[in-house]
Amino acid sequence: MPDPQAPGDLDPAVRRVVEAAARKGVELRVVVLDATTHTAEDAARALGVELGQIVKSLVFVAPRAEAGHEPVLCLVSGTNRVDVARLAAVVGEPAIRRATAREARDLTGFTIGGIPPVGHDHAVRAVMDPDLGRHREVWAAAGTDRAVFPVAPAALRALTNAVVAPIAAPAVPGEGPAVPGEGPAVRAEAPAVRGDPPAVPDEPGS
Ligand code: 5CA
Repeated sequence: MPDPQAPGDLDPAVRRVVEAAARKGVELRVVVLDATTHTAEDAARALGVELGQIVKSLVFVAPRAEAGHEPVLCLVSGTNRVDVARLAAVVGEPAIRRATAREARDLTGFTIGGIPPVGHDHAVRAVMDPDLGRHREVWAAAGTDRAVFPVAPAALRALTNAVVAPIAAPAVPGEGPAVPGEGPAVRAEAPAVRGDPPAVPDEPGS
């Protein structure tokens, strides 16, 4: 496992994450890897941890009459996928949908593959997948597609002020884990994944 980086060496995006956590009393131990951690699979491989320990920080948007869209951040275990209908029920937003890459960047100030759970340009409502609580330590993106940090699930919840609620698609018996690329090809058409945009280029690695 690489050593944490000295704060002065950090990318400005990473520094925003570290400083936001510090303002909440949490000192992040950011690890910057040589290998990409763009997807959850990449991050698990690079770190040598279970896929379920990787926190996917996924941006969804709820339409707002005057203000365009309000972002909702879903913190999801790397093995899980968000069920948009469940998310809609949890947050009381029937029209919620996945953000486009551009919306995600404009709303958070970070680019997909490095979107962190904290340090966004604006306050964001967060919902956390309870499966993250199965692990003593989970790893989240720290602002770029090579920077990650470990955090206890309870600290992640406190940092993000997240509501913990079941937003993941339930496992379908006989279809294996909801891991893109590992299940049968028909998995993408199962009702549980409705709402995932079809045109997401790197969805198999998410
Ligand atoms: N650094 C890793 C692990 S910490 C990471 O950020 N993973 S992630 O899952 O939070 O971010 C990648 C996610 O962005 C994928 O799940 C993928 O579904 C989503 N994504 C990729 N491209 C797009 C796109 N064009 N529009 C919307 N979402 C996208």
